[in-house]
Amino acid sequence: MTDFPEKSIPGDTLYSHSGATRDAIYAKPQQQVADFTFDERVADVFPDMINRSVPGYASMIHGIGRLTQRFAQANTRLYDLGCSLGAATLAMKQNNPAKDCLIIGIDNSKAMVERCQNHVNAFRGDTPVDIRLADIVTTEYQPASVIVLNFTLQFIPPQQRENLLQRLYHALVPGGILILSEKVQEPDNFSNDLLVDLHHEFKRDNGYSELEISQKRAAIENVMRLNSLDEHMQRLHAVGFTHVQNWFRYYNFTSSFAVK
Ligand code: GEK
Repeated sequence: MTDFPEKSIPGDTLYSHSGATRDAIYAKPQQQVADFTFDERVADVFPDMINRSVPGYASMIHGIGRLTQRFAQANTRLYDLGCSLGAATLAMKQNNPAKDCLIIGIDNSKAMVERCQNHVNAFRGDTPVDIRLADIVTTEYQPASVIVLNFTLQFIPPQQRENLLQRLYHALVPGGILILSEKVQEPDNFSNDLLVDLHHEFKRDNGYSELEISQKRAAIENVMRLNSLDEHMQRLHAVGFTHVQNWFRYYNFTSSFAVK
């Protein structure tokens, strides 16, 4: 018997999980649930994991492609920070109309980076792509027109977030765009509990068991520190962005843009 649902997630075209290795990392009871890390086991099942866990993921990747199409400028870098297997990198590669750009994907997980370059090479696109193993907090950034943080800032220690965003703001050329997708935690407890509950229901609908949901939650709670959407908006304004706008939300999963 399989608990994998027949239905597919709306908009799930660019980064399809059909045929991807199924995530069963938390399917068996664990005596002690270790902190979540982006290791080989996670990298192997990542497309399935993220599609079944993040409401609206495919739509956000699609939007990243569309925003790249509008905001990429010739002779600049396009960064995908915390690129994992390169879904956003690929959306940029497939939609970048600007000449003489370089797309740089950065991740500090060796398992992800090893798989990402091959994954991205397998798709056509005119813009060269360079995947690097590095920490996005200590990376030196060159002039960029598009910078993507698609569910990565939530893994950066909270006290380092403003400084990182400040440096990204400085790297952006005028008219450049930062795209920030984050899982958020809202200050109103009733609303937040409801959003968390709806998200767990989304995971159940996508075939995760109660055990998988609760063990994953325990694994991730020490490594992923969430802000509210308001805190993100305020921080983006504080580092200097002129136009700050949330453009996507599905339960507690959001994507916003900030234009310099
Ligand atoms: C996607 N953007 O599919 N430096 C570099 N990478 C980091 C750091 C750091 N300091 N901290 C975490 N990462 C992707 C999904 S996943 C989100 C991003 C998730 C990396 C980490 O190794 C992982 O690959 C990624 O950020 C976060 O659109 O799994 O919820």
